[in-house]
Amino acid sequence: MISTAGVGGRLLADFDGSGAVNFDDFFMFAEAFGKPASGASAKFDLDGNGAINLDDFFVFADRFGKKAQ
Ligand SMILES: [Ca+2]
Repeated sequence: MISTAGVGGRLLADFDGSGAVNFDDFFMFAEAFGKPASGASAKFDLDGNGAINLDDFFVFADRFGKKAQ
């Protein structure tokens, strides 16, 4: 089960920290897609399995349009 709660007060999948999960975050995710999840790109590995792939996209899609509480 993947937690969709915010991490450390930040909204999961809000990669740019704008307070909402929107297209700005999608473009960042798309840029990292298919690359190894390490260092600065680790945040894009939403399911934490070490790869940035379709599984992470599904998590992202689930978060899309959400705003910080
Ligand atoms: Ca992943």
